Amino acid sequence: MTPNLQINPQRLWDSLMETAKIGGTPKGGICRLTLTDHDRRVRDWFRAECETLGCTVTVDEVGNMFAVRPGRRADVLPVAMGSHLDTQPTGGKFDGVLGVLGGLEVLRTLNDTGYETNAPLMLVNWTNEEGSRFAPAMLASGVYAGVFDRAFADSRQDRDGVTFGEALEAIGYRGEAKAGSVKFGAMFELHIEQGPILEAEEKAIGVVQGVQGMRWYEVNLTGREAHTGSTPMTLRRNALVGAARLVERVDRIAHAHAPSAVGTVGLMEVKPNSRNVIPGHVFFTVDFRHPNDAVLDEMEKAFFAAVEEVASALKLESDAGKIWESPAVRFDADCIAAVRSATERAGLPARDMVSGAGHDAAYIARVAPTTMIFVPCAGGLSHNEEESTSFDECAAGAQVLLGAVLDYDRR
Ligand code: HGY
Ligand code: MN
Ligand code: MN
Ligand code: MN
Repeated sequence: MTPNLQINPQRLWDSLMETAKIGGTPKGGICRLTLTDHDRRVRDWFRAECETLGCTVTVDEVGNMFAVRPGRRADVLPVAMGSHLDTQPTGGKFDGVLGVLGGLEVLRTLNDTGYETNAPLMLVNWTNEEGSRFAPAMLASGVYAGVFDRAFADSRQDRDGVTFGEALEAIGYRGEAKAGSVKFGAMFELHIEQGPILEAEEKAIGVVQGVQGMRWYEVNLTGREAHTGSTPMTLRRNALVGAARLVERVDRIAHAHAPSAVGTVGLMEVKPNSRNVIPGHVFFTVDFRHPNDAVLDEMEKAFFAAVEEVASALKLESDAGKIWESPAVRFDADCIAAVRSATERAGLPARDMVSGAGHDAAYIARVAPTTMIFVPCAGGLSHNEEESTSFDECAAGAQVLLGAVLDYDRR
């Protein structure tokens, strides 16, 4: 019988609020972009807390951090928990952080009680999950899983031309361990849902079955800069008009595959961005997602056709390409069963669901049995400084994480 250990909700909440100050914003969110000094500070905090618990901390060559708490048997692969400590520029206090600090609370609880697990336990902080500063998202868990190689990751540039490799070394987190060399037997990722379903259905836990497919595109439209006052409308080649039409087409393509499809233009750069010059160049990004990869193929085909059509109608040059895709993922049945039994033991209302957002677990599922545990967030709001998850919801998630990891450890 799995022991009935209880996490310390206040201690978890205090750590969430303490780390939220690192990169904290006036509106109560966090701006802690990956591989910045704020990221270094929270990494240092994380390493110190794990070492205080007697864990050994290993860092790999793309900055992933692995803290290990010994178990009875050193010959058994660790059971891992993990998520990310980097945030969006206008991120909230819980996206990613809850998964790492929830795992830390599990380790603290086991140390409080002196409980010895069969397998070692591991807690992971994955580098650059957000993909906001360095695209694509889940970059370092992708290197760990063999989706990308280290050279690709190192070469990724932010909008100021700084590379991932330079930034990683600047904060002192280029570790010795080869990516993928630090092994574990399974991974559980606790995360806020970042959507409205659990709150709307008054469920405390999402028993996550998988992650939907995701694709990112980059588009360059080139027209001609010219005077806004003296250039007749019929002689213009306005790149921003083309971009505006394609923003609307992305929206229309997603609506055409409702209710599951989503499509977003999130980043746009207009040149020369001067109020009395006709925009000659626009760069923008597209994010498409859907649980079914075949539908993503249809959305992609429709989008590329729209780029051709709009560019020719406006006499623009266009260059559109896919820069990243993460196919739809199904999680491991044994891991899901451990989450379900822990949820039932905690007496929490739950529902099965697929993740709309991307997570490191989507890549880790390729190399180890993996699953996720969701808790609600107010209004389903995330990637927003007002993101909020309650004291009790965080506690429930960490309690289920503890129960699931102990169940899995005793299988
Ligand atoms: O894009 C995502 O879904 C993740 O939050 N990086
Ligand atoms: Mn996240
Ligand atoms: Mn996120
Ligand atoms: Mn994510």
